[in-house]
Amino acid sequence: MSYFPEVPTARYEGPSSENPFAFRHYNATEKVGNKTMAEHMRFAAAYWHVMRNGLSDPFGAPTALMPWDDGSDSLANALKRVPVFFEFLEKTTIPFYCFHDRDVAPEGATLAETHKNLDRVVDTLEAHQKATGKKLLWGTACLFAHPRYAQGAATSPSADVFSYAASQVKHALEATHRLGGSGYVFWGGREGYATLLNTNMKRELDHLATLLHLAVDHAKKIGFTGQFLIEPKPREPSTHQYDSDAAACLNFLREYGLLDSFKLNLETNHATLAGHTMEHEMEVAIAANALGSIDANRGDTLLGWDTDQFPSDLYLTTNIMLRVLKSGGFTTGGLNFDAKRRRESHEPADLFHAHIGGMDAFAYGLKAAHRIVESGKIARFVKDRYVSYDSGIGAKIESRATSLEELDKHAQAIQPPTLQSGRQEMLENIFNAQIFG
Ligand code: XLS
Ligand code: NI
Ligand code: NI
Repeated sequence: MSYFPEVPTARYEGPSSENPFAFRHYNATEKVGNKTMAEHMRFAAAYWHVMRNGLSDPFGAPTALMPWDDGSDSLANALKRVPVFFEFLEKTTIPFYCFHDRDVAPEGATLAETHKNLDRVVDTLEAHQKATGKKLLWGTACLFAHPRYAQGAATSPSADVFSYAASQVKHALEATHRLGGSGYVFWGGREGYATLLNTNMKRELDHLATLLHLAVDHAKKIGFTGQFLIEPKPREPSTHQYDSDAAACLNFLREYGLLDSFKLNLETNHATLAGHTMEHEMEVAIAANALGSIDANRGDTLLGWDTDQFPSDLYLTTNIMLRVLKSGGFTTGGLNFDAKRRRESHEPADLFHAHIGGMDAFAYGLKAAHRIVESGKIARFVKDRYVSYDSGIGAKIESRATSLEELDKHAQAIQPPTLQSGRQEMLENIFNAQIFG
């Protein structure tokens, strides 16, 4: 039984292929440097977008055609979605996936029944993983959709809501562990506030840190050794979210003694909502040795919200892969397509065009990034730009072996400093030359 009879399994056919379901650049087994493309990228599909996103927008109803789905929130319907998703993974050749507990299994009449539903679907996911060799990149708990989380989950003013969130995290973590997940993500869409008039920020931050600590403790108890990740986003749905950007997350983790247990899961559209570029966020994470994983998408500069579009911009994918290479490559992380089709692209085939295009854009970006690294021109320029810190007074500054007195004396003894050109345009030309191929 096929759910996508019109779609063939995607294969690499090279840049001149006219086949809309073929890869032009992504060739899983081709080596770039010392790793294959598949190893570099570790692509993942998001269960919530592929299976659960009806493509509604703030002004309009869902449009997506999902002939396999009866539209109900039943356990039976949830179980029926699993083979559809795995056929999708097989035909796109995407090796990993990510899910929220509530994407895969519905709430029951009681919390106990909710957990039972999850266990039942996890049995099926586990069987499909075994049969296909597909793997779980990360799992997470949906702590933002249900009305009980309207005022926060870990940061809710209600300790009972906190307990519900904790209960969900316990079971989602156990499910992730059972499925051999490489990571576990916290994204706090409701962990923030709408107005300070009703908010005790300090207590809320303390509570959020407590939930993360409890999760780390529980992971130890059950033997889950995957990577914990926190995913920054400045706003939406909350007006202000505490995990606003990479720097804010790192500060929060450091302040609460969580930096050893967590890395960051960075998402392009969240970076741009925070007023940053993705490469800025990645550099911040890399500097703290905290780049964990990536939610691969992009925003639309003409729209103000998280449009979660598929990454088709070659500059973006090149910049991302350049930083992935710079950080030494993914270990537990990967490139998760936290991306959805446009509301107008409502047919099942569009799911394939979207992911195949995203994979090709990243493959191209990887090759361009590798050429940039190999040529060494940009890295050499940057290295030379700081050469004054490699010896003399600069080396003393870097090793903090100096004082304001000594620097005062040094500054007064030298000729007034002159600067060399930053050569931005020349560097952009060098970057472009590698994008051109
Ligand atoms: C929403 C987030 C979400 C997380 C997982 O904006 O990107 O999808 O990745 O909860
Ligand atoms: Ni995300
Ligand atoms: Ni997002």
